[in-house]
Amino acid sequence: MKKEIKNKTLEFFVGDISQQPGYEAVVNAANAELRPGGGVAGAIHQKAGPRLDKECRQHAPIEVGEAVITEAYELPNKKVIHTLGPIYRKNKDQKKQLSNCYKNSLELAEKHKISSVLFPAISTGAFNYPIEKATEIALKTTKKKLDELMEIKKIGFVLFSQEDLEVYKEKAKEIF
Ligand code: AR6
Repeated sequence: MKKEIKNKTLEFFVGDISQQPGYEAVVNAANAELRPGGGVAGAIHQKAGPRLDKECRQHAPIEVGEAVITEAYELPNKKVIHTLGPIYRKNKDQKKQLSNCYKNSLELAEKHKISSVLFPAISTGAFNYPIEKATEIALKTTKKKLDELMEIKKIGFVLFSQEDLEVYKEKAKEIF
């Protein structure tokens, strides 16, 4: 699904984040140490190769909600933005923290003059954040930032299942 809003393109689709050449930057649902791990981080590191792991060591550890940027190496993108989502029900400020992941990633991309950014559903895998709640935070935070973004022309949301995509489509209709 595609939406044009405030001169930006929003895209929603099912896929593997490590195989998306149509985006200048992809966002990694990282761990604090920025190590490979599983899920999104595992796929990104596996495709990017060991030089990504090496560069990540200079930036680790990161805080919940923080975002850092690296090269993308063997990935078909220019940059990777790594952000650490909250673990569901383990943090009292988790809503704000998850919102900060999107806010800080978009601000960092903007600062680096990146024209297109692709997000996974941060925190909704190993970190157990319910997809409906997480989607609302992701899309509301993105909507709030749209006016400020000059460099970013396209924002994508890649989901790992058709079910998750349906949740994004429903929430996008409500929010945008
Ligand atoms: N492409 C797109 N989405 C994916 C992919 C992929 N290749 N793989 C999984 N997803 P997760 P988190 C979906 O666990 O919850 C890691 O081990 C998945 O279905 O990657 O933020 C790190 O090292 C889910 O909807 O991230 C951390 O320790 C979403 O992406 C921890 O997990 C996020 O799942 C981070 O947990």
